[in-house]
Amino acid sequence: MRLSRLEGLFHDTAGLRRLVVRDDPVVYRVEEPGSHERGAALGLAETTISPGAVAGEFFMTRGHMHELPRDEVYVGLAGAGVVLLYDGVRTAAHEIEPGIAVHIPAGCAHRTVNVGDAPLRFLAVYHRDSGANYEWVQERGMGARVVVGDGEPYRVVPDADGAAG
Ligand code: PAN
Ligand code: ZN
Repeated sequence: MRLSRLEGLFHDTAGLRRLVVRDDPVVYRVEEPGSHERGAALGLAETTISPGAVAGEFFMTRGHMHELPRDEVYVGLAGAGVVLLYDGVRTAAHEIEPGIAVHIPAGCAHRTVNVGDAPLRFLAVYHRDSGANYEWVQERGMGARVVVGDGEPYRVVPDADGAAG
């Protein structure tokens, strides 16, 4: 997923466009090992998010709400990240790192953010019939943004203006 396809999700659209003009970096990739096993109810997806930021807002996934009420589990493999969960009212932030599992309850939109200076890799175990609604997050945002910290590794700040900056 190149940065140009994430326009409207980062707070600073002008800052995003400056980076896109320079080299339109790959923000993240998703690989799905064995996701087409016949009859499997569970799928596996491995996401790798590059280190980086747009005007101080860390690189992140688009984020989505499952179409069906399906939960999901993420397991950290490498790097340091934050998983944002948003039910439309409240936002929760969970740290993810190697060996740490994060449970995503049904009915929570989810987005992962790389807060480190190395690639963040994690495995997702999901119900294959979950579906993904990206418009839900585009319209509402995640209720919070994860930005470069002031003396801390990162800060989670309330997002007053929703998805578009
Ligand atoms: C994950 C995500 C993956 C990429 O496999 O799909 O991290 O994020 P976006 O789909 O929001 O671009 C997952 O949550 N699957 O359900
Ligand atoms: Zn999901």
